[in-house]
Amino acid sequence: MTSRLPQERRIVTEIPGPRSRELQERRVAAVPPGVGSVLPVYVTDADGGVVADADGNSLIDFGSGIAVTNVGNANPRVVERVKAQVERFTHTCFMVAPYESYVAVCEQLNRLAPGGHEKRTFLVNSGAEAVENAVKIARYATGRQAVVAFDHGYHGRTLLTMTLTAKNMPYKHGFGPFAPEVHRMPLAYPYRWPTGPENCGPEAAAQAVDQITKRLGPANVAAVVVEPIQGEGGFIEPAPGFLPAIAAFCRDNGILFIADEVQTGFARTGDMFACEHEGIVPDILTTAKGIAGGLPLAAVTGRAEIMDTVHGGGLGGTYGGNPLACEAALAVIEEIERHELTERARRIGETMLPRLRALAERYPEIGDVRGRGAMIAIELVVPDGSKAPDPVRTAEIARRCHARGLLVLTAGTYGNVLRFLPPLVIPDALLDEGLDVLEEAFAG
Ligand code: PLZ
Repeated sequence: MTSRLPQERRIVTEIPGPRSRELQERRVAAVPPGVGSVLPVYVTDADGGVVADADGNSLIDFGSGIAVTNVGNANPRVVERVKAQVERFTHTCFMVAPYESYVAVCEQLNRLAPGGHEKRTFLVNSGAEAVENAVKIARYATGRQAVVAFDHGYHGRTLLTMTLTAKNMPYKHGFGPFAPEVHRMPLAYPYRWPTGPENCGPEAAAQAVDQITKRLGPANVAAVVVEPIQGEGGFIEPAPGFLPAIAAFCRDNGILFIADEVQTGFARTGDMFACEHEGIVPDILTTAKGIAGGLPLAAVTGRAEIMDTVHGGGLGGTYGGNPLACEAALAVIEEIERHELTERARRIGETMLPRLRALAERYPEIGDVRGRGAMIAIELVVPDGSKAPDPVRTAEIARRCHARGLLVLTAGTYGNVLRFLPPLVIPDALLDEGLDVLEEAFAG
């Protein structure tokens, strides 16, 4: 893939530099502090695996705007299709007068989503909106109300999706009352499972099944909503067997299995969708982020017989499936397939995991190294055998990475996870250099 910007780390000022600090002052006066930024360097350009800032620095991108720019920032094919579209028409509202690209995106998602059954897709603007609609449809199709979510789960910031989200601070604190009929179950978190990772999958599934059965009654449950690898929750990969057991329980009880692949989707984990790893076929799949290379788009894809139940006019929104975003999505899917980016994501994982495991040998505060493909994380704990989360050390390492020109993100219920989400097109040299920077950050 050709690049417009030099694919290099270049630090010419302190981070953030003077120009970014000036802009930050303006921002503080104009934007409420409730909206955070991981690293207040103000971006002027971004391409492939680098982000360039207002002070002339070039940072290695291990964030992809939270798993969005999988095909690279300002991917040339995305730019080309969006440019051509923006000159033709920018909006009609699909509910007013439709256009082909919307239909084409839905066809592509129906083809790509796991399972050979007939599917339908409709388009919205954000991950939260996709999850919210998935739940609406599941309730409509089943005539049931209860919805099950999991510990450490993240599904968005709207009233319903904030309720589905597990973590209080910063997502829920003070924002109640929450939506009714959302019930939280234990998640198979291998690193922290009391009886050890090998027992985790079956035991966690048995606990969830028992609680759903005893507390809720399966016949009252419309849907289970789960991320096949948790994103904001700290890249927790549910222990093997957990997701298949939950999916089987759902199938046996007429409960719809909603896979929230907003963060894991579009080749990120080494499969087009993370569900494929254990052969899960969700009834409904929610996607966003990586779907359109940065243009706001999200989708709900589901079994035709479920999706088709909702009455005419029951689903929609002004901007859902905006034509610019649809063109971008079509380009993204082309790029993923043409450059075999699922394979590339696997190779990124194969590069990162051994190096991070070696780092964990040297730094006992790295309690766990996990993830798949280009969705990799390390969990930091107090190195005394207690596994006590260490968010302070985590923030310190993140700050040191930032100062050296590596954009990394944190995550986790306890804020003690460093997560790595490089664009799938990141050059090998830059990936290696990013890992060097991380090593240096641990060294001091
Ligand atoms: N489901 C699995 O990861 C978004 C949140 C950033 P939206 N994750 C990033 C923040 O702090 O707001 C996400 C996700 C999963 C749903 C969502 C929500 O997607 O596009 O942010 O609404």
